[in-house]
Amino acid sequence: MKKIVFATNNAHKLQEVRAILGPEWELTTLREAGITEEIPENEPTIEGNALAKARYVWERTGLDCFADDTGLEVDALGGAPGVHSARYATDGHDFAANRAKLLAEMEGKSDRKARFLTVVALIEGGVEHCFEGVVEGTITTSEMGEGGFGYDPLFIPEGYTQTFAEIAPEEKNAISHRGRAIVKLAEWFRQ
Ligand code: ITT
Repeated sequence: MKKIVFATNNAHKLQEVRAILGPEWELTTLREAGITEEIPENEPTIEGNALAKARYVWERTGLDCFADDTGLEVDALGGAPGVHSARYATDGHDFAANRAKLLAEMEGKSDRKARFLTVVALIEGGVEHCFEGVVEGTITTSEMGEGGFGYDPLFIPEGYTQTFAEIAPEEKNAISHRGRAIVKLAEWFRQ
C-alpha cells in the first residue's frame, strides 16, 4: 500500500485519480492532512502551480504528496483559458460560467483545436518530480453530455465523436491528460 497526500480540493479529480491508481494506493486528502484553507495558485504556468500546491503541503506537513494542475489550451484563443482555466469567467470555480464564456469566445471560429494539459508535481522525501499528460481534441459548439466535470461537455478528444462528458469515466481516464500524467507517476514509483 502506497500512502500519499493528494493536494486537491477538487472532488472530481480525487475520484478520477483514485480510479486510475487503484486499491494499492491510499490517497490522503488535504483535510485529512490538516489543510483546510485554499492553497494559493498564483504562478504563471501550469507546472509552476502544480509545484506550488505540492510545496505548500510538503512545507506544512512533511508528508510525501502530489498535486495536479490542469489547463485547457484553445488555439483560436491564443492558448486561453490555459493556466486561468479554473477562474476563466469568475474568480471562483464556476464550471457552468466558464463553459458559457468559452462557447461565447469561440462563436464563429472555425479553428476548434484545443488540448488539456495536466502537470502532476510529486514531492517524495523532499525531492521534486513533474509528470505531464496531454490530450488533443476539439471544442464543440454546444454542451454535450452530463458526465465528467469542468469543460468536459465541450471537449471531444481526438479520434472520438463524443465529448469527455458523454464517454464512460473509465474511457476518459484511459486517454485523458490526467490519466496519462498519473500513469507516469505510478510508473516512476514502480521503477
Ligand atoms: P485543485 O484543488 O486541484 O487546484 P481546481 O479545480 O482548482 O482543483 P485546477 O487549478 O487544475 O483545479 O483548475 C483547472 C480547471 O480546469 C478546473 O477548475 C476545471 O474547470 C478544469 N478542468 C480540470 N481538469 C479537467 C478535466 O479533466 N475535464 C474538464 N475540465 C477540467
